[in-house]
Amino acid sequence: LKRMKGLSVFRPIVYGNVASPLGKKLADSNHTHRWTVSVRGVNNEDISYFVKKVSFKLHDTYDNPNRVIEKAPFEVTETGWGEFDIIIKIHFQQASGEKPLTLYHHLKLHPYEEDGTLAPLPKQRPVFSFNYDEIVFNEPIEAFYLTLQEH
Ligand code: SLL
Repeated sequence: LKRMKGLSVFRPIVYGNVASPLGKKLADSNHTHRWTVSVRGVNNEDISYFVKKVSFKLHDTYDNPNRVIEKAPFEVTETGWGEFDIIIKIHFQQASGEKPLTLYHHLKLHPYEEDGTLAPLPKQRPVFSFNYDEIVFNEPIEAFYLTLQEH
């Protein structure tokens, strides 16, 4: 397999979560928030041409904590009460020959006020916690390089 010697190509991604408090009718002590963790392209670009699947390892308090998402959008929506670290593993398309990439995201549910205190639940606003990153493919396999260039 021919590699593109001396070349590296990067693709931007955005990963993280949104969360909203559940209204009184839906909330109970185990489920105070609804949240979605996702891996996306910038401006919602479809990243499927280089990403084959993404697994999200949730806290063990969840049923089937290892969630494997095989197609875009690469995201998991759940309800819960607590914040924890999510292990995100990005698997690249087979033709890339690349190993999976592991990222960590701290699920954020609670909006802290400017004075550092936590607003009471019914007053909480939606929370957004996203990171921008660039995935670098060093000396990619030629066929994969061509796929990257087509997008
Ligand atoms: C904490 N270290 O104590 C964290 C753990 C776990 C949150 C948070 C499960 C809800 C469900 C859930 O929200 N777990 O099982 O549906 O803050």
